Amino acid sequence: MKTVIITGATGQDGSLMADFLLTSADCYVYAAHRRLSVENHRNIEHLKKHPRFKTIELDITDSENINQVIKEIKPDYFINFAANSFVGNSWKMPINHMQTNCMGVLYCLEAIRNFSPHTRFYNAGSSEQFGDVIYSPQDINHPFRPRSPYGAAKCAAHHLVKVYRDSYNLYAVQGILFNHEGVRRGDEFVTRKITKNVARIHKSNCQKESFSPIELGNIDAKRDWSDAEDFIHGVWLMLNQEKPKDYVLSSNETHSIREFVELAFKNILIEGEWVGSGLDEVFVEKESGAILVKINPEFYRPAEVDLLWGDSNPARTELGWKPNTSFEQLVEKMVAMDLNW
Ligand code: G4F
Repeated sequence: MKTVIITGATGQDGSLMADFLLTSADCYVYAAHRRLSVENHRNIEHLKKHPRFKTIELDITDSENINQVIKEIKPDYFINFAANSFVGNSWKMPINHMQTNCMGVLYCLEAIRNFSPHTRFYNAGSSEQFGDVIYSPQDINHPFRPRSPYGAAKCAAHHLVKVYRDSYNLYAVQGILFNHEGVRRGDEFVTRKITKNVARIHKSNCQKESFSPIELGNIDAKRDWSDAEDFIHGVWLMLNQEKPKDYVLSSNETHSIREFVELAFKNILIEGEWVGSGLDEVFVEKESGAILVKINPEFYRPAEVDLLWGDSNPARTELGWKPNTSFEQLVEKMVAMDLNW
């Protein structure tokens, strides 16, 4: 039986990968997580009694720790989803982002090279690597022009993965994944922040209580959003090619934060409209005039990635991958989940 280590296993992507492998592949899953003072195993609790599932402690910023684990398990696959994934936080903690998202990857590559060179390695790349884009849609050949410490760290990791692949003949790939969301998405990301607050406003409306508006930053930024569940299969396909090659995974559509807001409210049957401009712009309910969304400059970033729009056609034709959930279905699913529908 093949063995797989998944890092970041308690997060959205790691836990979805564990679910996917335990239902669709014949392998033993080691779910690696860091020791935290407050454990957050909500996303993997349902797997703990599975006979092919085991949790292990692993911190990818500790090279000795990685060396020990790789030496001992010598896994067939090492899927690295451990990352500091919140871009907005990377200006506040740039060193932590570099240590986790870049140095951590280097420690993994070194451990694999030294102790388990047959291990197939996947590192989570990001469309943030494209940053200040110069053409759309962005494909795998688009230059890296990161706009954040997070993006810069992911670019450096990307180069390291390729260098180790070319220099040591390792099976190492870094998928460039555009934004991917879903019911396990953290509250700090804009999609989940919106759907949770739409649910809050719906509950207040049902109880005829007043509510405070959602506060957002740059509502004109555009993202290429998909369902994270669709991407997991694509990552596994990337790990199981004849020869290692990096791919972009994306929906091939782009939508603004404004559109996400409008659609999320439509799901609770609220029609809204944008009124005003700049910092004074608000999203109001057409019928009642109630303010649903307002702008708070606190959520602006020091530098913004204005537009992300992916081209995943090579992954579709060469890997046979395709997403199943549309943008509209994704918003509906997230709102429904936050409403416990
Ligand atoms: O939801 P976000 O925080 O995601 P972001 O920055 O695009 O990053 C996500 O996708 C990347 C792939 O492209 C991943 F690599 C990364 O790990 C993460 O999963 O922000 C999306 C957009 C930004 O333009 C941000 O400025 O929404 C804008 N935004 C506007 N108001 C906001 C807010 N973002 C957040 N988090 N909170 C706001 O209130």
